[in-house]
Amino acid sequence: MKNVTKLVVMKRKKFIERTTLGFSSVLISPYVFSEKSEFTNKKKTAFTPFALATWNVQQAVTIAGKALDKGTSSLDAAIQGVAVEEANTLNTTVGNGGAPDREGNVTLDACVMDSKGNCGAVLAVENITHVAALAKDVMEKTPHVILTGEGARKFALSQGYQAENLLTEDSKKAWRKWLEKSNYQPEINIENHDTIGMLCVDQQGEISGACSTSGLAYKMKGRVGDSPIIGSGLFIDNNVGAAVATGLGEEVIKTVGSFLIVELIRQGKSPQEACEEAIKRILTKQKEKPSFQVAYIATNKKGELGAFSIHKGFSYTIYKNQKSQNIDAKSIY
Ligand code: SD4
Repeated sequence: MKNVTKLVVMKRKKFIERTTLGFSSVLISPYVFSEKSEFTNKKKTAFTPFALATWNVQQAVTIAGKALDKGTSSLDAAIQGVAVEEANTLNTTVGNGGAPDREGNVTLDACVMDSKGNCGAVLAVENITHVAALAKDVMEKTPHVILTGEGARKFALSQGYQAENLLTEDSKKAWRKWLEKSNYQPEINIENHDTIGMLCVDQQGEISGACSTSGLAYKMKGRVGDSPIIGSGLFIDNNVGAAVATGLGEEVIKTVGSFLIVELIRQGKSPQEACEEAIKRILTKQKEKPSFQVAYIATNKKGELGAFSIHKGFSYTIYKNQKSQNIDAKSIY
């Protein structure tokens, strides 16, 4: 009995050593450990949960990560995490305070996908802040996967969501200034960044994700990007891995980017190699250096991470083992 206990302690020690080497070790170390209970001889498996998100969103990943540490499911943790940015009026690319379309309407897009392959999405919704939670309600409480516009708004109100004015004074001022020239040229990493895409792995090793955005500033009314499109903005296959996108949605949709990354991981690529390949697919169609940004983050079942973008300036944030860290991603240019 003593020897068994010693073995368990040694295995634990090894696990702790492996998982406290810092975040770079995430790329090489497995995040699963198992041990045999000395009483039941039954194999127990525990995963070190983590939350991974696009851009510099320390508070959002910390909320999600702490929920995961307490045993919250990966889907609920991802929704709680993105809700932080949805409520942040200073983030002009997500939720309340999001930049409007060219007619002055703030229209939001979001989707969620869980470890069982269930998914839900809402497109071009007005007056509702927490659209990722709404996407989960579409998934769980309706026979559909996608609700758009007025239908999504009505469904939200029927579920008790409050209608709010999402156009802040600052966003209104910036829009009026934009109207003076009405020049639609989304700037790399500046005007349209900060869409939140979050991937969470819970203590059971189940992967889920959520993606939430107000889309591109001053888009045409009715325009929808990649973020709420399952397979483009987000894709999860719990047996393989997960990916989420940010940047110019039109280019992500044309290559079904997140699905592509998960399929490349299935074929044996690392998440990093898969993200790089997905960016290269976009670039093969460009004759010149593109003026737009696209970026991806991904994970596989072993907890190895990938992140890559077209242009410099993209970063991602991870919370794991009670620490959050923002990391610059590699890029082509
Ligand atoms: C879109 N992909 O609507 C979104 C925009 C975005 O950071 O990601 N911004 O095309």
